[in-house]
This record gives sequence, structure tokens and C-alpha cells, in this order.
Amino acid sequence: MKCTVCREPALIDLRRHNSNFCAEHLLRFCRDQVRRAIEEFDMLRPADRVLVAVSGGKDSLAVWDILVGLGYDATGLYVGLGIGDYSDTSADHARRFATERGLELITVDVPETYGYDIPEGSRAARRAPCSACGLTKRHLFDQAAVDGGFDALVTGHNLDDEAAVLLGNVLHWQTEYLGRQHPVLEARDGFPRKVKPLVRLGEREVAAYCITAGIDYIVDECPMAVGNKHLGYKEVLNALEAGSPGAKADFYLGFLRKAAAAFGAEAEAGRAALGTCNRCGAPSSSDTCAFCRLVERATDPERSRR
Ligand code: Q46
Ligand code: ZN
Ligand code: ZN
Repeated sequence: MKCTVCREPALIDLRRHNSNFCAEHLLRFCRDQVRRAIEEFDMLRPADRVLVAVSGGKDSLAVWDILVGLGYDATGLYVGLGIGDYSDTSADHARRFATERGLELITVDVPETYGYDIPEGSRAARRAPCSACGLTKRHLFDQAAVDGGFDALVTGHNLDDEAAVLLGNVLHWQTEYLGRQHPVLEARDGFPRKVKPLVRLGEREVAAYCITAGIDYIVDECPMAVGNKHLGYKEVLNALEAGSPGAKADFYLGFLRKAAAAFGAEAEAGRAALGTCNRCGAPSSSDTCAFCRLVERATDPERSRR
């Protein structure tokens, strides 16, 4: 197998692109895909100060690495969720990545700052772990980006993630979510601009990028992901992709080009209804936002006696 660009031995074949790449051309391909996504969806401007939400996993470290390589002023944000050894190890990977490259990493520790961890929060709020976790992360990411005056919040969602979310939204016709499923959400009161520069890269390409670029990421999956519906959606999409390379990209990128706009009005209506949380000041559809209610339930001393 030879590299499509230079004819040297290739490391990886990308059937969707009808290409094989050596190490150098794989790195270049991944950077080009990120640059293309940024341009195509008007995600970032060259002078933007960006905050990258990093988990220590391959996607977030890859997007941080690529953005720094493209010349962006990119600071990392690590949120410690208190998920046992998994959180300790993921924090080590994020810290080491930042230290080795001389990059700034902001850290927020949920148990230390808010007095609960994700397993407790999930039980207290009677939410699935990923739901309590997602709520916590979204709130803290937004808050850190707004408080730090960053121009954009970057997350490492890749093509496989976005296609799986899209499949879930379509299966249940979650039209408001479909209207919001765009790789750029513009800033508005209390929310930073949110962008997903990896949407043109699949999981396998991002993993290969990290290995080739010498990025030491946490390989273990979060132990609380078991039962997460999106894992099942990813399997379905992988089966489709195996038979028809490019199916995932057609599904997701085709949705963005041809269908997403049809759901925009519904997403807008949901947004217009937002007020402000009376505790933390974050945008909220009720008097107290969902995050403050989660903190309250998770740290209620009465609850532990019940
Ligand atoms: S960290 Fe949190 Fe993920 Fe773990 S609990 Fe679920 S959402 S799986 S990205
Ligand atoms: Zn090559
Ligand atoms: Zn609040």
C-alpha cells in the first residue's frame, strides 16, 4: 500500500477518500480537513482567543494540537468530574500534554468546587450518568469561556459523534435539537460561540493522527458510558460505513447542507424563551437553572439520610 501523495509506504487507508497516506501526509490531511471545516462553516477568525475543552482523550487533544499548529491562541480547559481512576488518569494526560507544549490549561474540579461527583449527581438527580455529566460540562464550559472573555469554545466532537447524535435526533424526530445540530453556534447572552472543528474527521482518522503526532491520550473509555445510546448508534453507522464508505459523511454533512436550515426556526423559538438563573446568572428557561438544581440535589444533606 503506497501513499497516494508521495508513493512512499502508507500507514493508513481511508476508503471514504479513496486514499492511503504515509505519516507526513496523514498529518497534513487531518490539518487540511480542520482548516476546511473552519472555513466552510466560518468557525474562527485568525485572531480569536479560543478555549478548548479537553478530556485527555484523543479528540480533544488532537483538536488542541491542530489549532495550535494552525496558529490559533488556544487555551485548554479540563473539568474534573470525579469519575474515579478514569478522571485521575484523564487529568494526567491533559496536564502532561499542556506542560510538554508550554500551553495554558485551566482546571475546574467538580467535587472540590461544587461538592459532588458525577456518580452522586446522577443518582441524586435521577438522571443517567451521561445526562448529569453533559449538563455539568456544558454549564462549566460555557461559564469558563464567558468569564475568561474567550471568542469561542472548541469541543472535540468528530464526524462519528455528530453522525450518531444526528441519527438519534432523526429516529425520535427531535426537531428542536435538529435545528441546533450545527458545528457552529453563535454567541448570545451568556453563551460563548461554540465550534466543532473535527466534524470532517472520523474517529479512526483522529486516533491515527494522535499516534502519528506522538500525542499520548487516554485510551480507556469512561466507565459510565456503558448503556449510552450513542454507542449503539455508532455501531449501526459503522456497519453502514463498512458496506458504503462515505455513508457517515454523506449523512451528516449532507444534513448540514440540505436539511438543517429547515429546523432553524424551531431552535430559535426555544432560545428566545430563555431568562436568567436567579442563582448563577446563566441563561435558563426556569427561575433556577438545571445545573444549580443538580448541585442543590447532589449536595443536599437531607437526601443522604433518606
Ligand atoms: S465522561 Fe461523562 Fe462522557 Fe463519561 S459520564 Fe458519559 S458524558 S461517558 S463524553
Ligand atoms: Zn506521503
Ligand atoms: Zn444557575
